[in-house]
Amino acid sequence: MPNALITGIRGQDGAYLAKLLLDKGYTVWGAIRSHTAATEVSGEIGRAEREAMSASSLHALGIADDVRLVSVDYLQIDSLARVLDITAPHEVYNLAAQSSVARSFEAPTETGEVTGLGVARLLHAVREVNPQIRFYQASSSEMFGRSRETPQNENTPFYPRSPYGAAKVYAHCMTVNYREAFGLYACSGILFNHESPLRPEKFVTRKICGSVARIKMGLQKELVLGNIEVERDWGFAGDYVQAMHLMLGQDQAQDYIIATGENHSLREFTQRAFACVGLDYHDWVRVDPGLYRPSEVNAVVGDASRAHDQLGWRPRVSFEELVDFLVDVELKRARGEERLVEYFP
Ligand code: GDR
Repeated sequence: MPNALITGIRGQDGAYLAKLLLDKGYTVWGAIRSHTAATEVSGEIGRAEREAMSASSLHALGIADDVRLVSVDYLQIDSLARVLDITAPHEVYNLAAQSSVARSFEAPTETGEVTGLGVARLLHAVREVNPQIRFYQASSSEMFGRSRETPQNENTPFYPRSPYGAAKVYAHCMTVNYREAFGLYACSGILFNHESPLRPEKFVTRKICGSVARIKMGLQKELVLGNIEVERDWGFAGDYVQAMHLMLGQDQAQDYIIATGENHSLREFTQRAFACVGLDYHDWVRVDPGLYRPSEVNAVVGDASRAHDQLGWRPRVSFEELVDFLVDVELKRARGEERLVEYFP
């Protein structure tokens, strides 16, 4: 069976993708950022690191013991090449990134190093070690930013509005360039927002749904948000990782928009989440302009026609089902029923 290497294995998408590939019979390797000095050689991770993973998303999905782990220094091409040697992947899914848009304004160079240049290093290592490897790059709707075209498709020009978006544009262009210049099977999936209970609270959907549950239980007094007039195209992460896998199984590498095609305001999301527990959000939400971003992506919505036609991919979870599901999981968490939490709607 094929080997897959997933960078960013500890994130939401890393966990859902690992579960999907394990279910398909893959040997799944996950790369995690090394704590050792840049000069040290990467190697398979031992018991201590594995135990530290027990609080992770992999554990939540019940696959912590099934994924093989390898340490990597994303800043060193040699370390990346060594990881490719150790894991001998047929497919590489590059999900590693500094993935918080908000944080990227405070940490622009770190974001550029990891989210942007990290991809150039990995593509270079793939080309050196084994150019037959199929490569997936996690691109983002943040690349469209202040788009003058709605909905956005694969040919829509980019206009990033954050250091994160700018780094993703660079990474995207490098992926296309390695495909065209060196013939790598390199695909970029331009994913719009995709959510799950595995998101940390630095992302707004988890922050809202976690707060709704705690407010309902009397454990929290209010929810403070930034700009709630923004509009996003929100889907379920478990659906979106399927598209990543399908992209690497085509005759020819291409880039694909992955989105639901529906957009909703954050106000609407908030209203529905509170309504799920019989509350009116007006009574609990305070907007603090201090949480506004220096420049914002006001509205994005994706046209995933190419993915529908060529990959046969469609999202299965609607906006309404997603909000209801996320709130339901948070209620279980707030009640301490963590073990009963189901991570698929
Ligand atoms: P986003 O997701 O920036 O779209 O990037 P996020 O959930 O952080 O923000 C969505 C929108 O909500 C507004 N907002 C708030 N956001 C946060 N985090 N916290 C708040 O309190 C808050 N109040 C309002 C934001 O301004 C924004 O407009 C996500 C990430 O997963 C990226 O890595 C990914 O590439 C894109 O989605 C597609």
